[in-house]
Amino acid sequence: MDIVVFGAGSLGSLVGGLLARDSANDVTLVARRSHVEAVRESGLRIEGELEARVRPAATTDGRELAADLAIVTVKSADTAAAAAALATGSFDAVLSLQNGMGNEETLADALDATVLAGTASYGAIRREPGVVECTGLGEVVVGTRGGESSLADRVGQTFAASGLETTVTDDVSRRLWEKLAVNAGINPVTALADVDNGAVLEDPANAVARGATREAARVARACDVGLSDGEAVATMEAVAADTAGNVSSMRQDVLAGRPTEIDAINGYVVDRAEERGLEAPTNRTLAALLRTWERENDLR
Ligand code: KPL
Repeated sequence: MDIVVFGAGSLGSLVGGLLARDSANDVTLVARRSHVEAVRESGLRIEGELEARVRPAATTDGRELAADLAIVTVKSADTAAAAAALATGSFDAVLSLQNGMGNEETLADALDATVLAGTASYGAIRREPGVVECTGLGEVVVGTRGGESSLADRVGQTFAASGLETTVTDDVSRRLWEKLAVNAGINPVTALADVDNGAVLEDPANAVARGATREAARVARACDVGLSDGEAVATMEAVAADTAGNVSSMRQDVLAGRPTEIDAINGYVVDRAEERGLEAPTNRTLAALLRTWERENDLR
């Protein structure tokens, strides 16, 4: 399969690199200049829980590309810009593997291609240009947003054939809310406390993370998604255990002085709660703290 990974930072480089291990795939990474130069010169090195050295193509210019599949892994704040660039090219399917909600709608509004929704729970950190570390094994979930399941099946088979743990689902809303509930618990707590994911398994961080995850599950149910508090908390704790040594993406953003995805994660939970007359005090507090940090650092 011809595959473009748009926004090859940590997760995008890991997923793109793993797909490039299969000679049946032609992978192009769209990434920042320093990463592109390193990949062009010496290839992409995957270290940690999975190891490989692959030679995907790499470019900084995401316009006018053509492929069977574009995988979007940019931060949710950059989805509209990614959609505008992808709209100048041609793709059969576009798969969002991003944190937060609403990314697929933004992509579908701008693109002719079939947009698939997905989640990825692999832990990844870009150690230096050209090098990505897999810090936790996880799973990719691919699903349709209504119809077109044959494309989702084909994408799922391609991922599985490259050795990625993959599930194809026709209940992707539930999986997206479950991932949101996981991120709502782990990401802000690890970013604010400056700790690895595994630290949310211990109090007092555990109580805060559980509170945020439970609130997200309650809001999911108010949005007609069948996700119980118990299931959401169990999944959050399983992901924290599986990625115990991982630096969450929000903590990576804070450490690098970049804007975080707080609006698309805890902010999204608070907004949907408000619309339905619910309270989400833990998510509200976590969002307020991260937004304060962003303001103090001139990031909003
Ligand atoms: O999705 C993640 C993230 O860091 O954004 C988890 C699953 C928490 C892994 O770190």
